[in-house]
Amino acid sequence: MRVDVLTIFPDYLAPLRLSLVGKAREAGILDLRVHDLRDWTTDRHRTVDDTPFGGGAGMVMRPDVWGAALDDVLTPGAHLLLPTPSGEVLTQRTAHAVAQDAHLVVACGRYEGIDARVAEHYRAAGVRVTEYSIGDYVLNGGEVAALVLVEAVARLLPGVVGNPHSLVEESHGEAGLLEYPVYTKPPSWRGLDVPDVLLSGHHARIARWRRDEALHRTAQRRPDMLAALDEGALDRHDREV
Ligand code: 6GU
Repeated sequence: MRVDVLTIFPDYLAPLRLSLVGKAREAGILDLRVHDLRDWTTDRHRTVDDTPFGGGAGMVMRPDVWGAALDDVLTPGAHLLLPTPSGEVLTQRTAHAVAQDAHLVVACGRYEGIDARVAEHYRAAGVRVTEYSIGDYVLNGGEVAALVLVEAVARLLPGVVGNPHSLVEESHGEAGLLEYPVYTKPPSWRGLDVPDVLLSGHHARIARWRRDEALHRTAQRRPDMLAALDEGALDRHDREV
């Protein structure tokens, strides 16, 4: 997969050299390129923003600069992603869908955002454009949301996560439940013991215990997820939990 990130703060994306995403790049699974938007400015001050028409606080990013940059970076079939607090919320489902694309272009806005004609123009030109948010809070710009998207998507690419099984049971995975609590050695720590069932070697009982814990957790922390479960997603034993 190829990913281009456009930003006025390329250094913000430096963490993408580390850990799993860094390894995916070294392995050639992910071709990630970070660009400085100011490389597409033409004035002496390398201006990327201006005051909003209609008045109001803050600055808006100019469509001409973004247009020059995106015309250069977009390829036929590329998916243009625009991080914005007014976008659709990024979910694991979105991440799986986006992981199927061959080329992503992430355009990070700052200030009050990017002139709305940029999204409009590329949509009209037939480019797939997705405006996404990473949650209901306000960040200073799209860079952190770009980091979140790239990490969420990169780990779904074949060969990035060592054990593909670890993608199956985790929170927001197929079961539609949060993940159960996990434990390792030592079996007793500061007076807290690992639940006996996990030391029992009884695989069916362990699976049942984990499912019950996942259900309890989800009911407590994310009742919205429990309510959204398909009829038939709960088994006979679940209904007693
Ligand atoms: Cl994608 N951008 C900004 N600036 N703030 C956000 C966000 C994105 N998602 C949540 N808050």
